[in-house]
Amino acid sequence: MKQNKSILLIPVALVAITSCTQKAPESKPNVIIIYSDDVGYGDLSCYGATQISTPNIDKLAGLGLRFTNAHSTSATSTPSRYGLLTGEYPWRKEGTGIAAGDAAMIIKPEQYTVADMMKEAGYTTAAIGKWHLGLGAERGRQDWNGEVSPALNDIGFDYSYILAATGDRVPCVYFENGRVVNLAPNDPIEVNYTTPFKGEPTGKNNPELLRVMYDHGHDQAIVNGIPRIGYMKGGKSALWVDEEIADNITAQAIKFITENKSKPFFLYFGTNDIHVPRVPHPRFVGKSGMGPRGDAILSLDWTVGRIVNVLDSLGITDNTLIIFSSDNGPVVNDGYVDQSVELLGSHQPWGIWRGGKYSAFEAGTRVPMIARYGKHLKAGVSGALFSHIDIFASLANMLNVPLTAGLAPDSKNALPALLGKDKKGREYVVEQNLNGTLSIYDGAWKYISPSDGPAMIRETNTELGNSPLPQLYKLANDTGECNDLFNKELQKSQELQQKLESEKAKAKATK
Ligand code: NG6
Ligand code: CA
Repeated sequence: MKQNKSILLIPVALVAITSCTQKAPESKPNVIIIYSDDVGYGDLSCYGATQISTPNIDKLAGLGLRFTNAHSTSATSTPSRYGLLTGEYPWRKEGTGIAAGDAAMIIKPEQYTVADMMKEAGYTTAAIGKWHLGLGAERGRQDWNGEVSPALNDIGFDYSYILAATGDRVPCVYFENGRVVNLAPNDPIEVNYTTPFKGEPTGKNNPELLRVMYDHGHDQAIVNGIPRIGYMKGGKSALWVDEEIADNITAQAIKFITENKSKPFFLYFGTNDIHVPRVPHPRFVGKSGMGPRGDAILSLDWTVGRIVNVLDSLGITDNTLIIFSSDNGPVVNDGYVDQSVELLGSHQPWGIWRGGKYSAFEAGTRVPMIARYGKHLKAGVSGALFSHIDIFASLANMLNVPLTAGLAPDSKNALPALLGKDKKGREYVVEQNLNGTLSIYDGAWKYISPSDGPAMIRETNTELGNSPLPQLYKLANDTGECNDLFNKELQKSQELQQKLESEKAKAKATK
């Protein structure tokens, strides 16, 4: 009898050991983060937009979880991406503001990234599309004609195919694993962010050469008839074609997915849509009725549809966790004459929130976010308070990778919120605007630190939320952040102020 029992116990024990150490395939889902650019809370039809239709993103939301209270860490690209990929608040680290096109790599090789973590968990990793976190060791000293190093392979990405910075910044070329794609050796690239190249036309001096006119900034190098930020010359055969960026990076993403369909992969996919210059493929031109900004939203929607369709056709959708979101809130006129203001009609890119890209007001960081993960996630809408800073630790938790002290220091496990099991989410989120002004929001109340930054960006018509006085809003019933209650609700003001101060004071190396 005794013997029989122990025989019976053996398989049970084996099963238990196996389930701890060797995961069933679905416990290692593929992970795709689609990080769109400058897409506002109100820009998608699944978030209430009526003037534009985004059927593919809506379908993702319909089969997944649509978050109504998700935040990027910052109201601009570089810091948001830094926070997402390192799990460290960008405001703890110097030099994480909007990066120039010749910036050195902001994430140092010795830093632990979400890609490193995924690799440790056995994943094949890739970054495709917009990067905007610098390349090389020293600003302006990169060897654009050789191998730029350090590059993404030094921070956990097995494969990369990227735009170094933004669509409006030189160099306007793709980099595959640190090397410019299609570069002809007899036509080297030169990049300079201070001095124009003799004999090269610029937007400022040669407006007659432009097919897209600049509104503010963006008057330097001319590439494809579009004026940019920064100067460049050479590399003709390598220059990207703006109309083809979405198609090209989507094709690269599909190639990576297809090649890795039978092993776990992690894809960080940064779209160029809907950042300026908005020059979508001709098949989208005029289709939104809202000009290039609306047409770029349609292009983004197409991209999302393509990615999901490929997953479907490979039969791996249910074993893939897809997270779609945006790096910061919306902007209408961001420096080019593209009729974005004139054709906006009643469309409200910021939804019910105040401000937009760059802003400490809510639309700066309250972004659309959708998670889809087959049967592991119940479709619906979640009001859980969520920050992109937590994606790192949530994935680590899902994959049982321990994050020891100092790794992803600000990232907390929010997997239950990501999968819809925790309806409440974080206790608070910290938001950062263009000027580094920090706010803290607990799901009902929001405190904005005093700041000597400007109140407005006149050119983009953005209220930055900066004020020399501290502000407190009850977002629960004042989504427009109109009624400053700082003096009336001193207790709440102080409570949030203290929480923010203690968050700021946290030593970098503690979790
Ligand atoms: C600003 C640019 C803006 C955009 C932004 C970065 C000007 C006048 N404005 O400096 O067009 O490129 O930087 O946007 O140059 S982000 O979404 O990548 O953060
Ligand atoms: Ca952006």
